[in-house]
Amino acid sequence: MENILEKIALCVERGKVNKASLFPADLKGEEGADELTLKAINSGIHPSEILNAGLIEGMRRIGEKFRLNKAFVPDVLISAKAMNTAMIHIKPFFLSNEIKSKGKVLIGTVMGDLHDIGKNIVGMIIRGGGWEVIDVGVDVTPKKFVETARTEKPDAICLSALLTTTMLNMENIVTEIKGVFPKMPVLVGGAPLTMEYAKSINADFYSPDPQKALDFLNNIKHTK
Ligand code: B12
Repeated sequence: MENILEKIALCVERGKVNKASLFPADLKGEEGADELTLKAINSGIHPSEILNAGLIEGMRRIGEKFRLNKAFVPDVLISAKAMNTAMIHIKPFFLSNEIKSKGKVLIGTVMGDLHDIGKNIVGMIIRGGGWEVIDVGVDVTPKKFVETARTEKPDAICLSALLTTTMLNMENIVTEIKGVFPKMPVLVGGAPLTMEYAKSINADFYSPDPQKALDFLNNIKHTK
């Protein structure tokens, strides 16, 4: 079992999408993230374990190489492609307990930031927890968050940022949202964030763990 999760992590790290992909050359003809994820699901491994120990672990490793200048943007993009292809098999499990919507959540990656893998995972977990999720995409301006909130009337708004520079845009976005909707719970997350920073910008919730965001949302629904 550990072996297949390790293989999945390796496929994501090296950008091996599926058996048909010609890249990387030394893995030509071998199964990729696509087939291995399906195999892992069929062998009974819990999808959240495949997600954490396989797919996210692979992204963590390519991220580390990228940081050390041992991998470059195209390498990271092909890893993201491998991850997203595998996610197609994982998604239905997170969505399956969707019975009746508990409420509506707006989610987006903040202005200047194009990273969406984390945001998509958070959205998927919240959706799987029974919430309707309105995903406004990446590079989202404060104005767009506020305008969409006006039309969609969500119960909460989730902001994601992956760059230390774009993280700073969260402050303005939280201020703009709270200026129009003072009671709107705003949840923030993304690799560079800390609890301290989240508190300093008046966000209502921060965690690196999307599952905890879902617990928080379920709780506000009870107390509303
Ligand atoms: C993939 C990736 C890319 C891809 C993005 C593809 C895509 N579709 O998302 C591409 C190649 C496009 C890219 C581009 C860039 N990237 Co980049 N990228 C990454 C990488 C390798 C992985 C990010 C990722 O997807 N992680 C996996 C997900 C699952 O993790 P996550 O996003 O943190 O989300 C989890 C939690 O944080 C949490 N979470 C996330 N959001 C939220 C929200 C809420 C509300 C909650 C509760 C929780 C939560 O839940 C998620 C699931 O557990 C990271 C390195 C790393 N290890 O993080 C660098 C990294 C983020 N990138 C970096 C950089 C510098 C860039 C570029 C500037 C590079 C360049 N020179 O062009 C550009 C910026 C483009 C832009 N304007 O946004 C730096 C940032 C450094 C910094 N201190 O700011 C990093 C850290 C790499 C590094 N070590 O140098 N990148």
